[in-house]
Amino acid sequence: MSNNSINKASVVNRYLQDRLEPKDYADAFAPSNIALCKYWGKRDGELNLPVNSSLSVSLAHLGSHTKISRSEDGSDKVRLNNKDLPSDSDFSRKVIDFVDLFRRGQKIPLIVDTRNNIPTAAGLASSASGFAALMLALDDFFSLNLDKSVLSAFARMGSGSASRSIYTGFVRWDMGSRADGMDSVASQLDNRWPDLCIGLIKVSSARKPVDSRSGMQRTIETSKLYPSWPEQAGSDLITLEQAIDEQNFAQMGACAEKNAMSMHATMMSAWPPLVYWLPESLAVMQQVWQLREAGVAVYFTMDAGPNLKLLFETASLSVLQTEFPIMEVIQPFSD
Ligand code: 2P0
Repeated sequence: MSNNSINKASVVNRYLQDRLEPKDYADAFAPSNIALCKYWGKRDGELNLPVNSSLSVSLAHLGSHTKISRSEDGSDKVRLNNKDLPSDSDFSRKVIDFVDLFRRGQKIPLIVDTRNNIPTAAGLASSASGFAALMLALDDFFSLNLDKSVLSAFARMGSGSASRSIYTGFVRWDMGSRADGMDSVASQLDNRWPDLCIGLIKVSSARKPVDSRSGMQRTIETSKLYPSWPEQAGSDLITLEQAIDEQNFAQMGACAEKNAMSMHATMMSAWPPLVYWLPESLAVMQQVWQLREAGVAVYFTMDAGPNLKLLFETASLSVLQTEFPIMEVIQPFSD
């Protein structure tokens, strides 16, 4: 479902002053995030309004750092990880289209320089941290001084999961119900979980055959299981918030794993089927299940790709490092 009369520019324009006050330079950082209750399905593809609310944990210092400065030769430039990108590349176009929402036709050529410090070995997508960092940098560059919830709503229009990367720690993105999406915003939970660890296990770095946007659309249109997803996501969100409140790791891990498997079940029942798993993904899952049988408190979650994210506490760190030597460990609450 899409409300065609409302587009990104019309939403943004209501929050901006007529006159822009650009600075010469701004920079910002935003963390990557991993969803424990997944965002899967849009009710509006223009504004990235989700079918369900979701909950994530931000990855502390791992994410995107974006610098915006003026371009002296009159043309926009987009850099990613120290490389100039062609202006017609997908990445450049997405970045410039997003910048244009705020520049609104004024001749202010810019250099947008993004660096991701997510280890390439981790196999994490960077659109969440990328659009969140770009939004924060634009807010500073054009002296917009927008509220955090407005920043979250605007970052969402770049990429849905970017709404959550505006915040650190545990973050809930409420689906909202307004047609303009201004109540579809993330907020931070008060809770911390100092012992929580996330283990990134990359089984492949190949580009995924179907991106999340098309995967969600195909699933909504063709999966007979999809109609059960919004209700499950809603109840998982409540279970996860309760588990986080009570620091009940088994409840949190089990719910996150079940949520990821249910999302993948909707993908697999789409047509043509969407199977993001590789044989190596299943091998790691089986290893996790065997470890649990043996008494190790470890669970996993997966996104629209073949890589796994293990969830565990510091007490299990050394045994898991031995089991998974390639694992990259993040402690989201270690300062
Ligand atoms: C999530 N994913 O909650 C879910 C789980 C993928 C599977 O958010 O189309 O890159 O830009 O809104 O944000 C990936 O979706 O998609 C994602 P768009 P996005 O983390």
